[in-house]
Amino acid sequence: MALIKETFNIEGMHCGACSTGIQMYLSNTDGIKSVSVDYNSKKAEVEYEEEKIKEADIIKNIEELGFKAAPV
Ligand SMILES: [Cu+2]
Repeated sequence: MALIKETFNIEGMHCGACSTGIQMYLSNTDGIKSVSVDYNSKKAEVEYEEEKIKEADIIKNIEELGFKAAPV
């Protein structure tokens, strides 16, 4: 299986709890192998299996939490 590593810019985080929330939500999402959300740089590094989840799904998941995401 192909593992893709991708960085996203996250908009709308206002504290460390926001980044923790996104990180917890994504790490429980099927197909996402690892995720690291950094509040200071406003970036999320995501490793995912392209057979299970697409970039657009990850963006949608983040938007469902009330944030905006775009690939770097
Ligand atoms: Cu917050």
